[in-house]
Amino acid sequence: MHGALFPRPRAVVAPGAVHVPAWLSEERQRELVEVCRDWARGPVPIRHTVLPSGGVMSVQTVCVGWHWQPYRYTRTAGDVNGARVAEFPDWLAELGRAAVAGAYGAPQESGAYDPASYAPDTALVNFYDGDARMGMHQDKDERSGAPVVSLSIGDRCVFRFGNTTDRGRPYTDVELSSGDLFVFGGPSRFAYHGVPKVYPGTADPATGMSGGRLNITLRETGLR
Ligand code: MD3
Ligand code: FE
Repeated sequence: MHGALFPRPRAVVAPGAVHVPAWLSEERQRELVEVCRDWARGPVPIRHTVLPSGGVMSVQTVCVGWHWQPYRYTRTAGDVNGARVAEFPDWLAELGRAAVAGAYGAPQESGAYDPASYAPDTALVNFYDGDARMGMHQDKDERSGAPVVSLSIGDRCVFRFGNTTDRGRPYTDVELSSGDLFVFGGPSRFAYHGVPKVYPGTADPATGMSGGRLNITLRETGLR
């Protein structure tokens, strides 16, 4: 049982991997849902990514700033409609810096990373219906070791945070709820991770989502 009376505490799941429950206000979540709806309409519509293996991801994805297709970033979506992806807005980079600061604290506290230097240039927006999953993988198409910021809205899920060696154990399962922030930096940046389960019907309609889960990740591509 959680909520205002029983806030879930901030948790350092591994060095550099920090979970901040209920970081986004309800209003901020509603705004993000609206802007994700816009991005999902175009210029590059949301779609199930097709993998080089021929597999089709159960998650639906739309990209901002740079288009991710396995396993590289481009400005245009050659695997969808060839259009150039939407511009990465300044306010989203600002939100990313606030997120890193919220998770890590000031640079003297975090020991290493200065939130002010965080300059994300791409966002991957993933939509999960009740059956969607994401298998264990590493994010290593970026040429930057800067942290990844993850924002969750809508249905609750199980997020599996693994190790940097392989897809198997040891891993830690964490429940992510609407409004939660997770930052993955330092030694956790290249850890395997996935989403083995979404709990359908657990979203608060106040976020503007009638169902499903939205995850927004902010990254630095290191490209130009
Ligand atoms: C740990 N997304 O888009 S977010 C992805 O919920 C992705 O949609 C999941 O994995 C989702 O690549 C998980 C949490 C996450 C994102 C990126 C990471 C964890 C990460 C990068 C490095 C380490
Ligand atoms: Fe990932």
